[in-house]
Amino acid sequence: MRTEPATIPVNTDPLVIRSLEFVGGLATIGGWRPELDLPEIAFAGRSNVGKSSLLNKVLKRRSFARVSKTPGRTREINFFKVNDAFLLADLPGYGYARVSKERSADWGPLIDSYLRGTKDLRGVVQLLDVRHDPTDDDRQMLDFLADVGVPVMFVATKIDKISRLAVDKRIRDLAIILQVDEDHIIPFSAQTGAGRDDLAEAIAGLLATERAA
Ligand SMILES: Nc1nc2c(ncn2[C@@H]2O[C@H](COP(=O)(O)OP(=O)(O)OP(=O)(O)O)[C@@H](O)[C@H]2O)c(=O)[nH]1
Ligand SMILES: [Mg+2]
Repeated sequence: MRTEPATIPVNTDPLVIRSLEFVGGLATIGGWRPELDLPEIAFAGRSNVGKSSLLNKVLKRRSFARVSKTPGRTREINFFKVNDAFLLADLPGYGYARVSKERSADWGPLIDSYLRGTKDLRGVVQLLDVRHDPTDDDRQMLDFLADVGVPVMFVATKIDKISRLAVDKRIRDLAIILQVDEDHIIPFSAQTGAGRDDLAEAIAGLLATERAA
């Protein structure tokens, strides 16, 4: 009798989403936030860079995190609980001029206190539009992150907007500007889903690390 090699179905998704819950938003310093004792990953970037779209793609939901054509839509830190195992935090976008002065002045202290006060923060996924160099606001954000000492993973978003060759070049340029290895920048498109599994793997990797004291 001839035996066929056993075919074991493999799930190649590095981050299978079994359950998902929106647990609330943090709008002011010292305001309510979930106290769940779960590891947490935050998503940061300029307004309109595609944070909410990326989260939906990672979570494989069409419209879980709010996506808007109006930049500056996400004004709170929104927390999502995944698989009852970890939290993802969608940070408000920064650097959008038309958000009132008062609101944009809120941004720095809120993000700063969030980053310093989140004891189970395992990493920050910092988004940059693949087409643009980091702005002054991005640099301020990167300074916060360096100061807090949290691991950072970069994502270059909206790669569907330029050619594959141009993406490669931009990743090389961004790596030099950010002074990181190219493999620390994940090319991503919420439109095509490119990069989703690479990002999911990076998130799983961050979650698997213990936070440095
Ligand atoms: N072509 C393309 N468009 C994208 C991509 N990601 C996001 N967008 C579009 O960019 C706009 C902003 O996306 P959001 O996901 O709301 O951006 P955000 O960073 O959450 O914005 P704020 O909440 O204002 O900080 C929307 O019109 C999205 O459809 C992408 O990968 N490719
Ligand atoms: Mg958003």
